[in-house]
Amino acid sequence: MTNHWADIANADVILSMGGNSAEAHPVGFRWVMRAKERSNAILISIDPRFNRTTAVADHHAWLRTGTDIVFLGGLINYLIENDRYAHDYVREYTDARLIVAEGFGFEEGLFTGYDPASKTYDRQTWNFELDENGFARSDPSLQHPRCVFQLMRQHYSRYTLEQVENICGMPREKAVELWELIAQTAAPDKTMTILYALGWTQHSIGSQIIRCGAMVQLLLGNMGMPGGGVNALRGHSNIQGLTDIGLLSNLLPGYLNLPSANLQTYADYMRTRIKQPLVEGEVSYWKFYERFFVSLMKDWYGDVATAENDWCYDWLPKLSVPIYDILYAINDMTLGKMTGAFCQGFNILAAFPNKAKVFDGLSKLKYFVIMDPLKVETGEFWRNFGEYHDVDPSQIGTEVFRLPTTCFAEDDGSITNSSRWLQWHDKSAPGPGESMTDTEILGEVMLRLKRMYQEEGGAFPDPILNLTWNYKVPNYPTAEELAKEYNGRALTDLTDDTGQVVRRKGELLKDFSELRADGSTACGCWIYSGAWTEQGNMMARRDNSDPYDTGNTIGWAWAWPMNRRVLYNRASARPDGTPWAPNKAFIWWDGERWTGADVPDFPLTSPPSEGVRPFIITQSGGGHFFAAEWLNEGPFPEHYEPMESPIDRNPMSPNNPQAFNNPIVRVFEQDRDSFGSNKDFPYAATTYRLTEHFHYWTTHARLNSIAQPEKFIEIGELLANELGISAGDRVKVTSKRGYITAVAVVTKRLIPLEIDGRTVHQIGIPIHWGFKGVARKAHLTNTLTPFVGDGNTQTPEFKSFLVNVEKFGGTV
Ligand SMILES: Nc1nc2c(c(=O)[nH]1)N[C@H]1C(S)=C(S)[C@@H](COP(=O)(O)OP(=O)(O)OC[C@H]3O[C@@H](n4cnc5c(=O)[nH]c(N)nc54)[C@H](O)[C@@H]3O)O[C@H]1N2
Ligand SMILES: Nc1nc2c(c(=O)[nH]1)N[C@H]1C(S)=C(S)[C@@H](COP(=O)(O)OP(=O)(O)OC[C@H]3O[C@@H](n4cnc5c(=O)[nH]c(N)nc54)[C@H](O)[C@@H]3O)O[C@H]1N2
Ligand SMILES: [Mo]
Repeated sequence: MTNHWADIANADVILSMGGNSAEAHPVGFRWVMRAKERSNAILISIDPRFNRTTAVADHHAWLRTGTDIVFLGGLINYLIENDRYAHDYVREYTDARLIVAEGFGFEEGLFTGYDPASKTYDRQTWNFELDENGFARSDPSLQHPRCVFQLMRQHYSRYTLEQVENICGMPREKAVELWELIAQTAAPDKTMTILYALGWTQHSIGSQIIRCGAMVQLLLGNMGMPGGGVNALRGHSNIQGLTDIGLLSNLLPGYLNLPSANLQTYADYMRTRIKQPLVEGEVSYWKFYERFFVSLMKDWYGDVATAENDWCYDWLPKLSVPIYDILYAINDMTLGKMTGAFCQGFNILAAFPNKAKVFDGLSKLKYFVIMDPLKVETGEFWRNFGEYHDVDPSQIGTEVFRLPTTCFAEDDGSITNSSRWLQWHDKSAPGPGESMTDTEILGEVMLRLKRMYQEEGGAFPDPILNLTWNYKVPNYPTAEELAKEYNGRALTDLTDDTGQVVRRKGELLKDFSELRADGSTACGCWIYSGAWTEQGNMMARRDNSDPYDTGNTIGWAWAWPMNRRVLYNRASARPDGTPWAPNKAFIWWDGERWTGADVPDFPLTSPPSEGVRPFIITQSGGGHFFAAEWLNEGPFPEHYEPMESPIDRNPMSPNNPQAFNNPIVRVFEQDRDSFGSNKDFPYAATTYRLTEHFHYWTTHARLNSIAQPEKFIEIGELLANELGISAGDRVKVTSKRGYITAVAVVTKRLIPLEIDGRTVHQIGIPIHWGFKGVARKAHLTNTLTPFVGDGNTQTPEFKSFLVNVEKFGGTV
């Protein structure tokens, strides 16, 4: 989230799109209800299904799954052409004025630089025009034909009302009605928040959908504002923490990048990571990359990491593919390229797409270790469960080890929630039986690995043998020790410019402003610096006073970065430092310093007259409409059809087959034939969760299983009639990859949509239930889903694929 849960109560309009917050985040949803009670906030729900959020929404629209960019692109067009955007904000706080270099273009669904053979872009033309000092040229009047604003305007002029109706299946009157409500928040005294989750991320164009939402918020001046922002409602309680500390395979802690194979030297790596300002005088915070990186390597390798050996840069793995994600790993397993795997708190057989392929991969491993408190499907993949998992164990050679872990409540530590708040909790009880905590197991694994390398040598022992491991109990690092490590400490006395000692050797750092690139600080995760300082454990703070009545309780727990609750909050004030509107006052200049309800996202005593812009992390200091560098599909989000589409062309670029699906999508050779066509599989399907279950593990709990005992699918009344299906009938749902059976729930919550000249029915399939646990046994939903990921993150396309539905056997 750029903002946070309690801040939702400050919104005037709440756009719930690509998420079902009432269902999947029922506790946090109280802040939505608070906004409605407090200021009659308007809740808009846009979803392929009428869902539990819709049930309490003021406005609702159906749309076809995978088409959000068309709705949002249409909205951008509407805001610009009807002059309903936040003029001053856009001019002062975004990149709208920057001029894009000649040579950049877009035609028939593709940006310049596309290479169909490699399915990649050469991004050379996606750049700003630079002046003699290397700064981007700009036109504050926003009139230059190649300024970002005009290019954006031109790009989205194609996103007409007709296209919205044609592609999303949303009646044009409905779209305009919603756009009008949203446009009202361009006023300085009104804000809209966007709440999204998997309905946006789990598509082959997921990252671009989210970016498009961010562009809408910039146009409306809703970024950095109370009640504004782009807010990802994260999933597992600590999944925000997982990405923060770099557990994705292409990241290092604090969103530093694992180097790619073309960056063999430290100098090359730094050259690509250190970002100098693109506009004179701006901050461009990534220019400090080296401080974060060197401090990380000092944390890992201590005295061994020196400037002379490039801080042990050579020991880091280098990625030979753009992203080595889970799909990639599974694919490697199926090719026999992987010997063994550890699976920690992850029910991969149930959770990842194309179950048959995941099963094939696991079956080809030599060994497989699962760390889980429960006996879940994944650890039992080799057993036969009859009709729901029909396998022959004698054909599977994988040796499986199950290491029973405790559950999250049986260990101390911090959990980082969607708000970026690190909240400390104490262990509630010891784990049962032989269970051990994850840290204890991993600690033990690490010590044994080290011992093996010591005793037997090995191909590349250095990174393991030299890893700092000075915990009090070596096979059980405590949560406190780890937290202090993430926070960072001084390795020598640190002095300021005048020679004054500001931090003694060995002391914990105050925050990441104290990090150095010369090896005198160590820090395990720079964005977490400030969480456990010499003042103590900031995450355990429980002061919920709220002096400005904004919900911004900065004495409660600790938020990254710097305990800041709303990112880019400098943008909540005008360029002169006064609030945009009295009712939205948040951070302002009091003549000497920035003050207000939050920790300013800005140099504290840097006066407005100095003109540094609010988005201090970006190279231009502004929010970016034009993303030249970060995303693979191009600088402006463009609509492409899901990999399995119910229509035969992309109406946005009907004459170019290369732009039918995401042009840079990665499909493994082995999966080329695993996609179905709408002739065989005519219905668009989407998958989702229910409040009563948490993924696959609450099917092991009796009460949850009583509340939702059995696998079902949702099917609209009209289609059910057509297919002769009544409520309660068993149905068979088939995709190119397999079939499941389930009970039919016939509903008014799904309706047929008119898309590009044909009628498209959508089917809803909850993800819970499998062949383990106490609930009724079932096929896993992911038997059906396609093995393809988003073009940037490789998040699987769980939300849009094709199926057929038939009546099957008897009635329940
Ligand atoms: N009770 C409970 N709560 C949970 C979980 C759980 O299993 N049970 N899981 C947690 C986890 S890990 C996560 S990640 C979150 C997920 O939270 P959500 O993303 O809110 O959950 P989902 O139900 O997967 O999907 C949300 C909605 O997206 C809609 N949708 C599908 N395709 C599209 C589309 O193309 N456009 C739009 N606009 N909407 C679309 C679906 O119809 C569905 O209503 O929930 C968390 N909370
Ligand atoms: N079709 C479809 N598929 C989906 C999705 C979808 O929307 N549609 N959503 C995707 C998403 S967003 C997610 S997050 C995944 C969820 O997929 P998973 O994360 O694999 O699902 P969970 O059942 O939550 O698995 C977590 C496991 O962790 C175990 N566990 C609990 N506490 C601990 C602990 O302290 N230590 C260890 N080691 N284990 C513990 C639980 O027993 C459980 O088995 O599913 C994904 N798959
Ligand atoms: Mo998730």
